[in-house]
Formats: sequence, structure tokens, C-alpha cells
Amino acid sequence: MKLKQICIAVLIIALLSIPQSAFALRNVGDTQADAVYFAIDQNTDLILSDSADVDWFKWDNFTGEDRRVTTFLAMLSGTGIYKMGIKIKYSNGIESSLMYSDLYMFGISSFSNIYVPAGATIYLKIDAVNFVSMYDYYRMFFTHSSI
Ligand SMILES: [Ca+2]
Repeated sequence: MKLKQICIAVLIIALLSIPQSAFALRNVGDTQADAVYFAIDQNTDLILSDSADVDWFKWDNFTGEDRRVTTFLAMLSGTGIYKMGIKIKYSNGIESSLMYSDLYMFGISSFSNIYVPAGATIYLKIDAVNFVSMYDYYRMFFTHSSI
């Protein structure tokens, strides 16, 4: 097993052991403009209601300093596979393109150490690679730390 796979496995175990903020909402965060604010340092469990549903999340870096963002996505139940995209909107209004994470074992996606300047907003987008059921839960984790 490669070192990166071991690191991801350890991080996912840590992710699954953190107290969670479990809730399920349909038809929320369907556009970037309606993105849902992250619950920082907590697991967030949600569903996609159908194959066309997407969930957008956001975080505004109002900390006054540049930060590093790390986030994970894992499927909690079912056999569906979802993917995670990321984009950054800088304080001058310029936005990056939407970029997607690789998919790892068990449908896990992650971004680590994404540089987010002070005043920028980071967005994450969850959408289905293979939608199976609205009872398939995914788990998101988001945190940020100093540079
Ligand atoms: Ca949605």
C-alpha cells in the first residue's frame, strides 16, 4: 500500500471518529449562489435526492490571514459514488475553474492544503458519479489551519 493510501485511510478513520453533525436536507445548495456554509471541524452527513441533484458548500476566509483548507468526502451508506469539486473566489471577484479530486478506495475524495488567501471564498461541489438511491448518505469534513 502506498504511503498516500495509508495517509488517506488514517484520515478517513479520524474523520469517521469525530462527533458528527448529522442531518439530511433535500434541494439545498443546488447552485453556487445557494451554497451552504460549512460546519467547521464537524462531519456533515447529507444525501442527494436524485441523479441531477448537486450540493454546493462554501466558506469565507474572514480570519484575517491566509489559510490552508483540507476537506474529505466519503460515502456512508449504499453503493452510490459521489465526487467532490473545488473552486476559489478571490477577494477581487475573480474565480478559479471548478476542479475535481481523484476518487480513492470506497468512493473517497479529498483535497488537502488548498491555499485560501484572506478574504477569499472556497466552494465545494458534490455530485453523483453513479447515483443509486436517495438513501445513500455522504459525509463531508472541512477544516482549515494556519499556513
Ligand atoms: Ca442539493
